[in-house]
Amino acid sequence: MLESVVAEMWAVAQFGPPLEMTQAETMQTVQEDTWLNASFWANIALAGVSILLFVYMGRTVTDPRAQLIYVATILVPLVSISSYLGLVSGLTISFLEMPSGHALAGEEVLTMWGRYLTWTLSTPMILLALGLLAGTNLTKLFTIITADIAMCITGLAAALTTSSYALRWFWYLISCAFFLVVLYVLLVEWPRDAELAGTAEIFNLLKILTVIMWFGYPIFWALGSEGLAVLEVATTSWGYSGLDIVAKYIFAFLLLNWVRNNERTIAETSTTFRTETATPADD
Ligand code: RET
Repeated sequence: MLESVVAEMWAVAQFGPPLEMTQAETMQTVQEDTWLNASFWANIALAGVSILLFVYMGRTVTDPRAQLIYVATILVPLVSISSYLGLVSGLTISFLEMPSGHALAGEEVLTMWGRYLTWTLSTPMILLALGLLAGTNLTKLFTIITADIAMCITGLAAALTTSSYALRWFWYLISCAFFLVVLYVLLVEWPRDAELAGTAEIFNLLKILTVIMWFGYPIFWALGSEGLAVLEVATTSWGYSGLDIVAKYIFAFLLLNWVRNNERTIAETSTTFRTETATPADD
């Protein structure tokens, strides 16, 4: 018994973690890395507090459009808590052997693929809430949300590709192209709509916060173990977790607090999505 444990430890020391790790083994690996583990638990705690706070803040909101902003925004920490539970339990983490050309070629690298999967659910909620605030039409909303989902899925493909290093970066570039569509709607289309809706001040604040934070994700991908491997896995994870804290909980608090205090403005924007193009009156 002792011999086999020693042999396994020797193998791990020599060749890194085995290709097929059980969930329990992956979870244990995460737990042994205090810094990595803390990057997950910090978000579980913050997501829990946020859910309770946001539900409490929304209890007096009655306008359906304002309520929809609340529901979409509360879904963000709800998805987040599930996401981080998946990571902390080893369910949505894998050790992948990096292809040649990668700085850690041949090594088993911890890949937190669950993050991309849950971004596919959480980021559309952020954009739905922002779009409702700006008074978007359905075409712009559909465009930004589909581009955003495509960005997350192609980012997942970049992280999971082990056949070729070049292909990893090719997926990354495709994901960046979708990101540009998201940025275009956020920076060009919606500010004009928000002006007409009378929500420009808060929209512009949230827009700046969102754009700055969202840029951090592809930067951490490129510098982290999935890209150039300049940063360690735990540091990359803290990078994403730190960005999550601002891009999700602080963003959500600012938005929901404003909506709660300006329910009238939201209600007057429209009772349903506008379908016509937003053009200022030419008098
Ligand atoms: C990836 C890598 C490929 C290139 C790009 C990326 C962008 C990710 C972004 C994620 C935002 C996540 C948020 C989550 C909140 O729950 C996939 C990292 C462009 C922008 C805000």
